[in-house]
Amino acid sequence: MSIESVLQENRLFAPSAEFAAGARVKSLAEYQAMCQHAEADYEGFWANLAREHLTWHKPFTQVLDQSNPPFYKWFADGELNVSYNCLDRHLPDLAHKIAVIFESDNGTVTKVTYAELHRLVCQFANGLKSLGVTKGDRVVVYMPMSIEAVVAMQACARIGAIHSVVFGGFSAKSLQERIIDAGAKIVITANGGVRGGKIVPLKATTDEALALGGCECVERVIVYKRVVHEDAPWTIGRDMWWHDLVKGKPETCEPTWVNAEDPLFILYTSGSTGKPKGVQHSSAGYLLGAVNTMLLTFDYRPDDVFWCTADVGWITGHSYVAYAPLAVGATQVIFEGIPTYPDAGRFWQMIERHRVTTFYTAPTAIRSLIKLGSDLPKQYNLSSLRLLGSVGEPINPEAWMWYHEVVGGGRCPIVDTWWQTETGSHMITPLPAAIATKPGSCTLPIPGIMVDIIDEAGEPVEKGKGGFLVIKKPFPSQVRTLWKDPERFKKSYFPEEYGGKYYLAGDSAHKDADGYIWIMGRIDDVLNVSGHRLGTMEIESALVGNSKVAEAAVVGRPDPIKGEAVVAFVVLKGARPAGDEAKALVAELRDWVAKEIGAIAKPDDIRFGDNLPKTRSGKIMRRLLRTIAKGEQITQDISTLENPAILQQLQEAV
Ligand code: 6R9
Repeated sequence: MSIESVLQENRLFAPSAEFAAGARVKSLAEYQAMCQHAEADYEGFWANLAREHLTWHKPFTQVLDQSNPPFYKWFADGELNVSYNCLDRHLPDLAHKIAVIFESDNGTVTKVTYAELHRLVCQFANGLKSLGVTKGDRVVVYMPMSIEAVVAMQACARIGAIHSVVFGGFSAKSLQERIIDAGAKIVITANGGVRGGKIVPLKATTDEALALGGCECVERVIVYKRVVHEDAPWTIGRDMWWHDLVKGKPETCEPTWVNAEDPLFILYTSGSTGKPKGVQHSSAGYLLGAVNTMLLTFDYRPDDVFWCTADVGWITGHSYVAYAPLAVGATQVIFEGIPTYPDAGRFWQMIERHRVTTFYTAPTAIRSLIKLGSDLPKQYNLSSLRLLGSVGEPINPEAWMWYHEVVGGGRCPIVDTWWQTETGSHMITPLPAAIATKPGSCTLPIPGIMVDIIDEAGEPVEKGKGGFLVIKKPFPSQVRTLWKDPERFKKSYFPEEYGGKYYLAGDSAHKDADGYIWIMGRIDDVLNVSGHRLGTMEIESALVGNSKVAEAAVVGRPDPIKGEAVVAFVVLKGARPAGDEAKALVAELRDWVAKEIGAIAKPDDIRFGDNLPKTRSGKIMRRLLRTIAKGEQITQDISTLENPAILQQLQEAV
């Protein structure tokens, strides 16, 4: 049985000659030459990049060590420091260049130069040292979006401590689990975060997490004073203000040189089952992936103003806020707040205000902003933009077209970047001046990333057929292991069923006639309807293509006759309908999908809601939708759900 891909998208957008003229990789031929080089001399290709893009304390002589698969090592006898690569090496030339433009929730702007950021990182690193933090110690960072969050991460890197950033929206229970699993010595937090005019009580939640027990490993809690009032009790001997810790500390701090393979950080991410996985990244290979893609995907230019809207609590915020922009010496925007406060024009207003050239955000944000104010971008001057990016989930062609036309003025290429927490940096994405884009496709791999699509037997599938997305060769920014769980690492990513050879991404995909890759969704989101496999994303895309629909999520429901039935949860652009109006709309949308894809994809059941259940990072929680689709009671953990009230609404059948 084959995975069928039924969505057709034929529009092609070639980069303009003007854009290509100033770009790093100017043409498809240049891109292909890079790929051929990687094919012909894989290790030489990556070794060149590692020498060109990273500054080494001790040069490496080994490139890829495959002696103990799948525990691969890169540049293993080299030594460097990540913070040195992000700060010190720019100081001769860029000391006075703005590194970070921070905009707070209420619009206050703070700018720091590279010299200032270097001083902040050194002082805080000296503070951590004074508390006895040394190389290999784990430090949990539970911070709001702020310059200090980046300082905390960079300071850990500077002294070889391993950070584990926990997203500020996570609950006390999730924080406690992560603290225990990592065995953290220090927790860095703030007395509050500010988002959409409301205070997020991070210190109080930290106290609660530690009070849940089992966190004896934690010696100190460092508290950055973000809001004026103290909103949590103080534990003397454990709690310490950030400003007191750095007071009088030296303004320079000799970096601790680490081995290329020493862990830079752990970041927990959801697996297919309960317990989150502690994805462990290396120092050199990870940084190389970040720098290389900053240059290739974002075609970084020295006068750019780069803005990645992701929170540092997610991998996107690690790679494209805390590391890559600094490693190339860029000016970047960091935003504390949310896209809809004080109104849905906030992103566009900030792009105008800071003259942003490169804007990188998630489809879910784009879709919600379309819903709240399709015309709002036109009220702002967005002419500084030259490149747009998308990440985190498939972007449906309708949202892509709106992003392209309304935000990008038809002039900016869109890089739809496919990658994962585990890959550390972009894997499949157009290089903006070299690869013509198709709305909804992440196009082709980064040179040196060997992607394929295979079937259950591990054989490559033919073009047009869906299969499992794999990466065939180890690459520098790849996850090294799962923290304290090497067995789970092997089972999750190199399962025996697929021969254990390739990195299994967990996504299904297909290649079109041009070899472009289309992500169809997670493997577990592929439905089997009457012997046909359908990507849920394709049905969603069809639904969203209807002018009345703002957002849709599709899941399967066991069906005695068809195997699986299609259940669609739909958010409309207008009000949520009821009664006969709802029934009429259900009929209309079913016919619409039948027309767009074919009768096999027609949803059996359509439910309307004001929103969809989402994690705080904006990912739709499909496992909850599957439970609702089956008409069962929700017994799963919903602590990471942003909007629990939505569940009841979605349980009501039309
Ligand atoms: C970076 C990030 C990874 C999963 C991945 C895939 C989905 C990410 C995508 C995309 C289609 C894209 N995903 N980018 N799907 N097109 N451009 O999001 O990491 O949070 O680990 O999620 O997200 O399903 O497997 P992470």
